[in-house]
Amino acid sequence: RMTCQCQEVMSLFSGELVQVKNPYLDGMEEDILYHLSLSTKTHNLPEMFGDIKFVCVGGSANRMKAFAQFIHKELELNGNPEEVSDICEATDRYCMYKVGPVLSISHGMGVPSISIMLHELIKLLHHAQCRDVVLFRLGTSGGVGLAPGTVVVTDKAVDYSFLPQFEQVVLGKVITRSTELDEGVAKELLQCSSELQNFPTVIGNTLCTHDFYEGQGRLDGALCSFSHEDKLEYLRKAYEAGVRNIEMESSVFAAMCRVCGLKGAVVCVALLNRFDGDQITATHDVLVEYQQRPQILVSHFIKKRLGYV
Ligand code: R2B
Ligand code: URA
Repeated sequence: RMTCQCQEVMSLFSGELVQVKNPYLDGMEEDILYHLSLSTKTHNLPEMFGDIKFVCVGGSANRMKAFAQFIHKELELNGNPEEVSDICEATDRYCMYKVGPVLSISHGMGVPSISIMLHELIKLLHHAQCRDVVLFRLGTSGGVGLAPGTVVVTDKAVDYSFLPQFEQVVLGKVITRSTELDEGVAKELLQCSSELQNFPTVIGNTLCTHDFYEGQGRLDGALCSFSHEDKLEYLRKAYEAGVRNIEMESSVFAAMCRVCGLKGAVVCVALLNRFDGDQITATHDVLVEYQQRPQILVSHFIKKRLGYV
């Protein structure tokens, strides 16, 4: 018992802190996390969030609520999983649920939306003095040469020219940041997938785009400026560059995790094989089941890390 308490106290003071890379931040009297509807003056962030070890983000508010309820059951915590409450209920931009050491947050669609949330989330983890946090993006994607339902753990997030970089315009100039993710966490996730039944999972590069239609080479948008052959050639080149799926947030997620010393992983299920088409034709029930797969994988990872399995 004594040793156990000692370990708990020790772990509060050891381990990697979340690093913000902004010299102005610590000089601010108050920090308002506007889109999360939280602030350093009105909320005791260390008390509310100091024990967070796993942060899971995903596009849809409903899916992230479902994940919070799922992880509540998986971790066999006290209380009713149905009654998890939205910490950010004062805003309808994002939703946030805390379940033991796990935080579940929605980020909307696309790089600008997730980027705003990540700025405020990383500041939140910094103000709360969280240590040794692992961040996961749980999402959907279009598969490149994969059977629908396959889970892709991202090796590198790549841009339109298949380079592992994220370009951000700052004061009218382009800044380029690396998008390599944590190799150890990716390998651990792949190992977790092999311990689950019927769980097709690969590690591959993820192409991050700024659009779902033309930007992902779809022929079915309101606009289309290229041919079917052009599309297939681009997908073939992507495949040759190691790309196995396409989505819309991984690059800024990877870049920000890296700069701030957070271990990050991207886990997305492929809803279709883009070599076979553009429209998502799977039934509602099949799509619901596919979207549970990243949740099941990350839940298994968390349970292993916490010594449940
Ligand atoms: C995957 O799914 C969304 C588009 O349907 C987008 O947020 C993404 O990255
Ligand atoms: N999300 C995407 O960004 N692309 C797809 O094809 C499917 C889901």
